[in-house]
Amino acid sequence: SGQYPVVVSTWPFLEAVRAAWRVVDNGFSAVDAVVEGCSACEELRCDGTVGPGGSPDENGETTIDALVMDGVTMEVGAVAAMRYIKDGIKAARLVMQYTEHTLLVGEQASAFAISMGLPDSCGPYHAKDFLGSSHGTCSKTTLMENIKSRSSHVGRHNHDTISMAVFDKMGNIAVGTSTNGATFKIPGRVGDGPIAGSSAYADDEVGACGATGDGDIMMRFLPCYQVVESMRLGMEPNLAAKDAISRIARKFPDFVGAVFAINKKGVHAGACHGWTFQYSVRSPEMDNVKVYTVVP
Ligand code: SD4
Repeated sequence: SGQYPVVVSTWPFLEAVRAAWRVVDNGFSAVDAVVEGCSACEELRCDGTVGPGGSPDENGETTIDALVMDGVTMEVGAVAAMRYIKDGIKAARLVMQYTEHTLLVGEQASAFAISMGLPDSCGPYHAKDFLGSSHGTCSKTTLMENIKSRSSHVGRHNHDTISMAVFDKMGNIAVGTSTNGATFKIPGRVGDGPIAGSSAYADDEVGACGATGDGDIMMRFLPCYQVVESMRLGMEPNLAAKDAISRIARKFPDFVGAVFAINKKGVHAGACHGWTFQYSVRSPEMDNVKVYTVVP
């Protein structure tokens, strides 16, 4: 119908939205578009923070958490604390498509991704060794440069997470997330990124949600599951989003985070706490990506 396709993404990740839009506009599936969109962000290192090189752990190494979910079949593939591989969302999709499993972690996730043909060009991703824009090659920058570029952003975390929802022309929904997690995390830490219902959730009977923020707190509340279930019970997206965020804020007043929500009619909204949030939308009635700003 006329309201589809639709692409929604956390933050003004315009190139990611455009990449996903091209895929669905050409008639491909929502899953294909989510993977293409999140992949674009990993390659471009949206904001200078998504993907390898960002959010180093205490050892200076970047690991990737990623998730893809098909809102029609409710199949999920995810990788967590994945080392050496830049293509988080593609690895997540391979887990979804070619295994019976949902979540692979660490070195074994890398081994799986490599066995499925994804490149492991750089060994461990130390922030100090990584310079943003070129995908598939490692070049040098300094940790100081990396940290400087990060600290110019607003918020306690930087915008190092893409979470994306796509409705394809058939109205089928998929969601995906890719993140390098939290800066100076203890090695081994996994955030909300690869957790279905936390960083993203989709059910084609209802709608979809994407989240970003302090994953250590947010994953305790499954905010995107909450949003989708609230919409299932008839709540409008803006109320569902506000409710999910305020459930967390009541217990953790200092947490920083945000969600976007979109229902089957294409009505969307965002809610946030502790920072100003922006999300991007592309739909048939727009001739370009539109960025919406949400204040706490
Ligand atoms: C995490 N949710 O790993 C991610 C970080 C994030 O904007 O969203 N930053 O906790």
